[in-house]
Order: sequence, then structure tokens, then C-alpha cells
Amino acid sequence: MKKIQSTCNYCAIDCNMDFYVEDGKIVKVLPTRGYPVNDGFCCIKGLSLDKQQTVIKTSPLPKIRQADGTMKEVSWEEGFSHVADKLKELQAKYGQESVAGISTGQLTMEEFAIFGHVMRNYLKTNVDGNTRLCMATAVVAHKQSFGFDAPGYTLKDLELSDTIIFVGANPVVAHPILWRRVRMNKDPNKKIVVIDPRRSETAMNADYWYPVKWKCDLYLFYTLAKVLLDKGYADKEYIKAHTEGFEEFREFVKDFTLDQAKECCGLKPEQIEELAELIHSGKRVSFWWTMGVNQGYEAVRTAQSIINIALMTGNIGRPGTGANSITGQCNAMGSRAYSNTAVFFGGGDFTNPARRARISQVLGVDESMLAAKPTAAYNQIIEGINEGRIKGLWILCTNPRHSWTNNETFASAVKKLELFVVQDIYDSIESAEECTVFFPVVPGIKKEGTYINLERRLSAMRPCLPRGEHEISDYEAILGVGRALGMGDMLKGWETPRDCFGLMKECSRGMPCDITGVTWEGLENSHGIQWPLREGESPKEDERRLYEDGKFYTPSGKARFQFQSPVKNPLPLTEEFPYMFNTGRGSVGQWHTQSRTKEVQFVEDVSAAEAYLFMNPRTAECCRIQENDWVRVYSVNGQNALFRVRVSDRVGEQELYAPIHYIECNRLTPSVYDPYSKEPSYKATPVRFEKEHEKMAGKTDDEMGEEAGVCIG
Ligand SMILES: Nc1nc2c(c(=O)[nH]1)N[C@H]1C(S)=C(S)[C@@H](COP(=O)(O)OP(=O)(O)OC[C@H]3O[C@@H](n4cnc5c(=O)[nH]c(N)nc54)[C@H](O)[C@@H]3O)O[C@H]1N2
Ligand SMILES: Nc1nc2c(c(=O)[nH]1)N[C@H]1C(S)=C(S)[C@@H](COP(=O)(O)OP(=O)(O)OC[C@H]3O[C@@H](n4cnc5c(=O)[nH]c(N)nc54)[C@H](O)[C@@H]3O)O[C@H]1N2
Ligand code: SF4
Ligand SMILES: [Mo]
Repeated sequence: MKKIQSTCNYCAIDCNMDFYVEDGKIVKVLPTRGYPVNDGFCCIKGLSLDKQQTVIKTSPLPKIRQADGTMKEVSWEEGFSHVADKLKELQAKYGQESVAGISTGQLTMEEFAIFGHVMRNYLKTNVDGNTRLCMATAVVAHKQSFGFDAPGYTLKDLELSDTIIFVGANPVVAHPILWRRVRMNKDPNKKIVVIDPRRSETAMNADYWYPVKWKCDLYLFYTLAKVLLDKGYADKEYIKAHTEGFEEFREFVKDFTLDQAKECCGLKPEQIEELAELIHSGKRVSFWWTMGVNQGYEAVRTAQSIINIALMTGNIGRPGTGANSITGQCNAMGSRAYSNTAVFFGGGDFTNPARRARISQVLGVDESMLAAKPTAAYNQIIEGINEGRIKGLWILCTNPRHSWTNNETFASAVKKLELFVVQDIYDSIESAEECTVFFPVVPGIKKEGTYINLERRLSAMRPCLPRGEHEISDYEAILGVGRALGMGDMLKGWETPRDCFGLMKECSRGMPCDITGVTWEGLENSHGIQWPLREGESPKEDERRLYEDGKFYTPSGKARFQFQSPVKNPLPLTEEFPYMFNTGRGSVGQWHTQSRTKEVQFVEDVSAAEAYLFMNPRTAECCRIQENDWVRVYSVNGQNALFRVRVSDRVGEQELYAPIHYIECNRLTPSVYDPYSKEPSYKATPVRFEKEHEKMAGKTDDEMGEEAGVCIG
């Protein structure tokens, strides 16, 4: 029996797993012992990675849609030239930016790097990632506050912190191994604090829970800053030595008084004072935020309002501290620095002359061959298709028909496309329904590459199983199209993922995310390596944090206080839409749009088959609704959808909470974005609902006609 260590390619923890292989089959999967991230533990998704051994159920060959609507299987060579010819034809007919791509945070670093090279450098067009739905806010917040998109923490900080504050994060469900690190914290007096409108699974396990009003964290943190200042709890030395913009910030927060707190953020003055005392009495206070913060109409400023609190109390760069953004997908961190979408390979702006010179030298191409500007954002791509400007789309490793906000806008968009390539390990995903070309590729257990986790740790994915005939990887599919496009010498040095890794290393030289000291072989069977690791360096410790020297990546070396007056909520509750529709992860076993996890029988066995939402018992009672009843939810976006009700006091009376794993969820979310990050505001949609009688459930509006339910929302 052979043992192969590889990386779990679900969430951003990037647990390492040992795959035991015999006769071309995985017979056992165990979490790697001694690996610093997960040391012998993992969640059920990692344990079930072997269930993806036979995912390409139909055929490993590509398919092209025919005039009569059927899909015809073709050879890979034919598939490559069809896509390449069509991309060129569309560009010639409608202009360079009439084709676009949507990439992902779930492929290997090398795979989205080569996609960025083909689409952004060679075809000079737009490629955004599903990371826009997820981490874009943290990226912009880091860049503006710290000077580079560099989350500074290491997971060990959870064990070393005496006051752990989660904001809009539910790690008990979404990052179970991160939560395990909290439980490994041996401090008997440690305090766990959760700020979340909903009593999440993490809130249920916390010492303090502050039910902030939806999307009002910004008020809370500005008010908290004022309280900390009034009480003299600021760390003047730290502020003076390592930050800039503090005086303006002090002036700015003067207006955020406690007497407005209840109305502005839903918390009583005593609660905010208590939180201030908790922060002040902690010696090592850490702040951890995820999608409750990143997904909002003023999300960047909200993330920075957390960073400001860490900076003003000197809780950064020391063990157990930090303003720490928790990443979602297994390689979101890699895609942020190496996808050539928002910044160059290895970071840096597309207009920076020094970066242009460096990248062109490493890639061996003229500077004019490099992308000249950051990509148009995801929403602009979808709008571009709906408005008829974009005619060709190539998506990989993402399922936007399901996950995109206001997802009917995606459904209407793709009907207008002349070329729609879907590259996935399943041809059954919702997004593939309207595709004109389907590229089936092998899953993670059959390929190689590099992943970067939430604490900047690189780890190796290595093939556990051999490939069958005609089975190819994402890397090979993209390379195939690149060659068919006639890229020629522009693909020299990109022949294999390992070659690509070498290029990315060189692109990173001298940058904050420098990985020139990491080698392809060195990552194998290793403890993973956090960036930065410069050539010639060897990591002194397995777990390293940034900012220990108080130096940031801004020109002055100081972190910046970033702040702005809160803007008016574009979608407040109204008489017509009096309930807030909150969305997020539903269970540890379910992954996003469920294409992968519904394959796992023991997850399927305990998961709800139909879309459901949580409703407060009082709301249910007054609307005469019982557990398992159907409700039809109507959204401000004009759409409606059916959900089963679960009655639970973990949501407030004005709140409904729906897990994202059902396509109905994003039928209702709005087209509202943060102005700086363009990340969708997924978690606060005003809705109303009606009870739906059992016999009508599942029927369309037309079929229901006169029988419509009683309006009670
Ligand atoms: N099992 C499982 N694990 C996953 C995933 C999965 O699909 N399944 N997905 C992965 C990915 S890509 C990501 S990004 C992460 C997401 O990880 P998390 O962000 O931790 O998960 P969510 O459930 O999206 O949202 C967290 C919380 O934000 C709260 N929230 C909503 N609005 C607000 C608000 O205005 N303020 C505050 N303070 N809180 C608010 C919600 O009530 C929810 O409890 O999970 C990762 N892990
Ligand atoms: N309402 C609401 N909506 C949300 C969110 C929310 O909190 N609320 N969260 C958002 C967030 S944070 C995220 S990250 C997105 C996630 O949204 P998506 O990225 O669209 O969701 P996934 O289901 O992870 O899609 C991944 C796809 O990749 C395929 N795949 C797996 N492995 C491979 C591979 O090796 N190669 C290829 N080519 N394909 C592969 C899978 O089969 C699947 O179809 O959802 C967003 N949507
Ligand atoms: S915690 Fe994340 S990385 Fe670890 S096994 Fe679960 S899904 Fe995989
Ligand atoms: Mo995410």
C-alpha cells in the first residue's frame, strides 16, 4: 500500500491528508499527523475526498453543442481548436473585451496562473474569480490599511490569544479545524466573543454573544473606538510608532456616541462598554472576521473598522493578536496573488513600471504582451453579457448559476452567449445546462500543484490516482487552448505545473509574498511553508506571523487608519418587505452548491433534500406556521422561491436564515455591491413571505392561480 500526502481542496484551512492507495484505488484517507495545521484531525469533507474517484461519470472527452441542441463528444484537439477559434472570431467581430473568464479560488495556483496568462496577457481581456464573492473585501481592506494584501496571522494565534473575537464568522460550521485550534487554547480564563446578528453555532459555544443589527457593524466599531478612546484604553505608543491617520480618526469617531448605539447598531450602550472592557482587560486580543463582514454594501470600511480597533489597542503583530481575515476557499489566498486578475503575478499594480519590467523578464515576453489594467469585476462581466457587449465566457471550477447573487441574472445572461465554456469535474452542475462547450477535467486527487491557505501556507497537491485514457487536468485543458490560439513562444516555460511554479516564484521575488525560497520537492511530504520565504532562507519555525517588527507595506511603513461616514443602507426593511433574509453555510458536510458533497452518501443522508430557512418561533406562531411548512419568500429583487421552515430561536423575530446550498437562496439575493471591492451584499435582503399550502408547494406562480396562500409577511 502506498501513502501519498496531499492537500484537501475544500476550505481554506488546507488540511493535509494521507491517501493510502492500493491497486489504483484509494483505500483509506487519514489526516496527516504532525502537519502544523490539522495534526491528525480533519472534518468530514476531507475524510470523504476518496468519494471523488470516479467523478467523470459520462466521458472524459469534451462536448460541443450542435445546431439541434444536443451535445456531441469530440476529441480534445477538436475541443481546443473549437474554443480557440471561437474566442478569436468573437474578438475580431465584437472587440477584444467581448470574451471573458470566471476563475476560482479552488484550483491550484498553477492552474489559475496559466488561465490568467492565456486570457489576460495574451487575449487582453477580463477574468475575474469567484473570490470576488468571498475575499475581495479583505483584499482591498488589507491593501489600503497595510499596503499589501497580507493577512499577518498564523493559526497558532488562536491558541495564544486570551480574548478571541469572531465578527460575522461561524467557524464551528465553516472552519471546524480553525475552531479546533480555539479549543486547543489552554488559557482557562480565555474569552470567546461572537458578533453576529444570529445565534450561530459559534455564538452558542462562545462566552459572549453580541447580536449586532445586520450590516451595522461599522457603527458598532466606530462607537467602540470612541468608547475605548474616552476610557483612555488606546495604546498611544503603538499608535505613534506604527500607524498614521490616527488624529483624524480620533476626530472622526467623536460623533459616534453611545446614546445612538441601540438605534444604529442594535446593541445597548452597556453591551458596547462591556466589549470595550473585554478588549482592554485582554493581554492578547485577536479579531477574526469572515463573510458576515466581507459581504455587505460598505464592507471594506467595515473590515477596516475592525483593523482600526486592533491598531489603536496595539493588538497586532504579537502572539495571539491581530485583525485577521479568515479565507474561505482552499486556494483563495493563492488566487489573490497569482491569478493575474486584480494584480500581477506575485502582486503589484499592472501600471507599475518596475513590476511590468520584472514580469516581462521572467515570462520572457515583451511588456506590451502583459495585461495593462486590472480586470473588470464579476458583476461588470455579467452585466456586460446581459447588455450584449460580452459574447463569449469561459468558467472554471465555479458554479455561478447557483452561487452568483440574484442568480436569475446569470441564467438570463448565459442564454445570450455565442460561446459558453464550462470546465468542471461534473457535467451535471446547474451552470452547465446552457453551455456550448463542456470540458470535463479530473478532480484534485488526480493532479498536482500548489495551494496557499488562510495563513499564507503553501502546500502540495500530488496525484493519488493514475489518470484514465483521455483524462486531463485543468492545467492541460488551458494549455491546450493556449496552444490552439497560437500563443507559441508565449507558452515557453509553461509546459507543466512544475514549470509554472518556477515562473511564479520568480515573479514573487522581492515582493511581500516572496516564495523564491520554496521548492517544488521541498513542499512534498512537508509541513507546508508560509510566505514569505526568500531564496536562501529556511523557515525557523513552522508557524510564523507578519508585522512583528511593527513594519507594514505602505510607503511610510506605517499602518493607516481608514474610515468613512457610514452610508445609507440601499436596501432597508420596509413595510412591504419587513423581514431580513440572511444567508450562509448550513452544515459542516455541505460545500457551497453541493456539486461535490452531494456525492458523499453519509453527508447526503443527513442533509435536507429541499431548500429551507430558519424562522423565529414567535414569527412562526403569529403567522400560524409550523416546523416543515412551506413558505414562499418574496424578495425586493422581484423574485420569489419556496422554502421549508425550521422553527428556531437562533434567529431574531425579523430575520430568516437560509443556507446557501440550495439554488433558491440566491434567487432572492440582490445586485448590491461594496463600492470598493465590488463584493456582493449576500447577507441582508429585505423580503416578505406567505405560507404555502402543502398541495401547492412546487407549483409555479401560473399553476397556482387563484389558490395563492394567505399573505402574512
Ligand atoms: N461546510 C462548509 N464550510 C465552508 C464552506 C461551505 O460551503 N461549507 N465555504 C467556505 C467558504 S468559501 C467561506 S467564504 C467560508 C465562510 O465562512 P463564514 O463567513 O464563517 O460563514 P457564513 O455562514 O457565510 O457567515 C458567517 C456569519 O455571518 C453572519 N452575518 C450575517 N450578516 C452579518 C452582519 O451584518 N454582521 C455580522 N457581524 N455577521 C453577519 C451570519 O449570520 C453567519 O453566522 O466558509 C468556508 N467553509
Ligand atoms: N447567498 C450567498 N451566496 C453566496 C455566499 C453566501 O455567503 N451567501 N458565499 C459566496 C462565497 S464566499 C463563495 S466562495 C461562492 C462559492 O461559489 P462557487 O464557487 O460557485 O461554488 P462551488 O460549489 O464551490 O463550485 C465549485 C465548482 O468547481 C467544481 N470543481 C471541483 N473541483 C474541480 C476541479 O479540480 N476542476 C474544475 N474545473 N472544477 C472543479 C465543482 O464541481 C463545482 O461545480 O459562493 C458565494 N455565494
Ligand atoms: S477543515 Fe477544510 S481543509 Fe480541513 S478537511 Fe475540512 S474542508 Fe478540508
Ligand atoms: Mo468563499
